[in-house]
Amino acid sequence: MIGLGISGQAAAAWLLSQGFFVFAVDKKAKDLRALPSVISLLEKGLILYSEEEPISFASISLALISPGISLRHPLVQQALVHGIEVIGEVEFALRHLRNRCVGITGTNGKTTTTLLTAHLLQSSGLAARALGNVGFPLSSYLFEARDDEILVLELSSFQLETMQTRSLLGAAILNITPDHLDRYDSMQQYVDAKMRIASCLINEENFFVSSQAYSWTKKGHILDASSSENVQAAFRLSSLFGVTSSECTRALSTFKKPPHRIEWVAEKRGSVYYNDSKATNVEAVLHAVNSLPGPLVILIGGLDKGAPYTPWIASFRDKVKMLVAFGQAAFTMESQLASSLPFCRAATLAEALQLASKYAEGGASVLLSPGCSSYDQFRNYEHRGDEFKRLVREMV
Ligand code: UMA
Repeated sequence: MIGLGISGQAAAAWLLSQGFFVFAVDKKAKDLRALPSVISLLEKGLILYSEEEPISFASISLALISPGISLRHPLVQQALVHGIEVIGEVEFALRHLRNRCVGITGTNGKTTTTLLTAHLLQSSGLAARALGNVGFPLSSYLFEARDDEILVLELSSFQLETMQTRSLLGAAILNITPDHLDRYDSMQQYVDAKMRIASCLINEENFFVSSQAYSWTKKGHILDASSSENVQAAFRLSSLFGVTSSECTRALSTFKKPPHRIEWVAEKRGSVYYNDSKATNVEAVLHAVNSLPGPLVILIGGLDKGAPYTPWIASFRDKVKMLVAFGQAAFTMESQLASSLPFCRAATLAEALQLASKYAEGGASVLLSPGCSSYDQFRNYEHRGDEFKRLVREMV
């Protein structure tokens, strides 16, 4: 097991329950040993190493990698040299499940579409679960698998990289725009990872792609750009299980969008505050800015992922009163944006919010839409969004 985050822990728990010997390697092994969930695995026989410790590959028959582990990771390379099969956590779980599954990928909107698809199926009386990148590792489902349940899988490019089994009854690609360029050498490599979803289809007919992503593929049924591609993808995937369009339309009215996506937080001193912490790439921020009325003061920053921020310049010019950058990416953002847009820097989210509330005086809205991942200062985007909401609510 390489990587012992939630995916690695779920897979380890199941393997241990089946009587396998499980070794895990994680660069944060020391911190992990203090977690109750990891303590419980250690008690069940898990052997945990840090990345620095020497590892013997002699007794290992399968290396299972977490989504956050790149195939270029030195341990993955060593495992391959030793002739050990390397598979990803989702591929591993799929090999042990008999459920009907559909897969959803895309740079943005995949969590919402996954939850919506599960909601449409459930509202029509079918048993369905949303799993995968949505925050519930597929391996955690192995303990409670019910063959009659339809699994709606949110699949990230990281997870798709190591998927190979034809396990999906239907699949959708919502969009592909630059993201994760800190992991991939080129945009094409990122696209190739996303496109692997097509090769996991049982029936290639049931492949839906947005018109924007179609330029990358030329395969599949194009989703009409005139209405929301997320909704259309969810309708098309649900229809594979007999859900009618009138059932979908009815269920749509009871769907609640998940938090951290252009989420209204509060109105303070005449300014409305929005939390869009899930906007972890350049395109997602553009979407938020295009969706909200101006003027806007935007909190941007976090951990830089390698894509340029300059595509913001043209769309922000008339709408953005101030950009307040924080975190590790702030200097890179400054070098790319400060000569074209009103720009200032802060060290932390709390400082950025303080500055933003000043710049918003006179009626601008404040939007946290970072365009970066959160791992420089937060556990994940949810943690960042929750912190933002707490800080806003505490403001007088
Ligand atoms: N680690 C190492 N060495 C490394 C890199 C990481 O040991 O070189 C260790 C870390 O110390 C950590 C573990 O690997 O303990 C982390 O594993 P992971 O990054 O695969 O994270 P998980 O906790 O297993 O969560 C993963 C997904 N995370 C990533 O893809 C980065 C979660 O998606 C997903 O919800 C979860 O599996 C369940 O399927 C999050 C995400 O950010 C939300 N996804 C990206 C996105 O949506 O854009 C792809």
